Formats: sequence, structure tokens, C-alpha cells
Amino acid sequence: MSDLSAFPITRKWPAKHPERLQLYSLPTPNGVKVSIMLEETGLPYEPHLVSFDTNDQLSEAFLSLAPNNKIPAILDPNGPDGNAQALFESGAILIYLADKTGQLLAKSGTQRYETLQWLMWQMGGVGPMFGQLGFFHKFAGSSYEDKRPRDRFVAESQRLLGVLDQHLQGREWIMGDDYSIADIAVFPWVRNLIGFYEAADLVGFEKFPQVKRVLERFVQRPAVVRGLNIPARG
Ligand SMILES: N[C@@H](CCC(=O)N[C@@H](CS)C(=O)NCC(=O)O)C(=O)O
Repeated sequence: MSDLSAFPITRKWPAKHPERLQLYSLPTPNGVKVSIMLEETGLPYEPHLVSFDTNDQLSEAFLSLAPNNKIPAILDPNGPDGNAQALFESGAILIYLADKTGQLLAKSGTQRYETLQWLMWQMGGVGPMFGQLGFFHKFAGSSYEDKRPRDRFVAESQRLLGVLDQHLQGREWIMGDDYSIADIAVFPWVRNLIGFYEAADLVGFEKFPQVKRVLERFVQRPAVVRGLNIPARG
């Protein structure tokens, strides 16, 4: 186990349990991917709230670990070869935690690559497109007179939901019978789209019954229920 005091982030967010994995996050769709994963795996961890109200994500301490100024980020005192491992980017963190625990991602073979394919599909498509839809539909961009950017992201979100809906036909989860990090990456974003962004009517969510079915199952998982509120907002 490595001494975490060498990491400047621990000065702003001191570790009460330095032997545990440290999570720096906020319950947003990207943040909860990691808290849900940690809850699913049972790995001991210590959550720290990175508050956007006080621009914590732009603080020197946070940037020393996550120079892209976005949550989530982790610091694991028990990383590879006995060294500490710092990581940002939720997709990379999910892969790391899956490999570390041997859970929710096959160790090799087709199943592994296909899970990673859907994870990348979320990271490159669902996250950015749904996020832009939120900006133009609910936040600052909603007052823009020109609706073409909003319509572009609505159309792309509908296309992505259609791809997912078709894939989920006859499957319990994205990888069939196996719940995986692909589900943990995708469904917090779908939940956010129709919940926080209030875009169900805009995207015609009723046209995607398979997505709705799996989302309903996802949000009932005890680890998901817990992870959606970690770290607790102050
Ligand atoms: N690709 C990144 C995106 C992370 C991201 O966009 N995080 C948002 C919250 S969901 C954030 O930290 N925003 C703060 C900011 O932009 O200042 C990941 O998946 O980790």
C-alpha cells in the first residue's frame, strides 16, 4: 500500500481511511457510474464530494489528479505493483475497477471486447450527445432562438436510443444475461435524459420500450439505489 500524503489532492480532501480507495465525485451521470461500480463490487472506498457550487473541480488540488477538471476521479493506494494508482475518465475507471476485482467485465475473449465496445459507444456517443441535448433543451442553450443545434442533438439521441433498443431486444442486459460495466455506463445517462433533463417527450421515449424495460430493472438494483446518492451532497 502506498502513502497517499504525497498526492496534493489529499490535502484538500484528507483521507480518513488512507488504506481505502479514494473517490472524488458528485452524483452526476458520469459520477454515479463509479459509485455504482464500487457499490456493486463491494470494494472498500472513501467518497469525497467535489462541489461544483464552489468550483472544486477547478481547484489546484483537484487538477493535480484530474487535469481535465471533470469528475469522477479516483486514487487507489493499492494499485498495480503495490504503487498508488490515480485515474480520471469514468470509462477508464470502470475498466480498472473491473480488472482489479475480477467483476462485471470478462477477463478475455469476445465477451470482454464486446463489453468494451458498448462502453466506448456510451463514452463517445451517449454521454456527449445526451449532454448537449441537456444544454440546449434545459440549460443555457434553451433560450437560443436558433433551434437547429438542439434539433441536431435530439435527432442523434433518438438514433442512439434506437440502436440500444434494437440491441436489447431479447436480452436482459446489454451483454445478454450478464450485467456488466456497459450497463453501468449507459443507464445512468438514460435515467438522466428522461429525469433531470426532462426530455422524455422530446425524444419520444415511449418508442424505446426495451430501453425503458432495462432502465427500470437497473434502477431497482440495491447497489444502483445506493450509488446514485454517493457522495452525498453536503
Ligand atoms: N468523459 C468524462 C466526462 C466527465 C464529465 O463531463 N464530468 C462532468 C460532470 S457529469 C463535470 O465534471 N463537469 C464539470 C465541469 O465541466 O466543470 C468522463 O466520463 O469521466
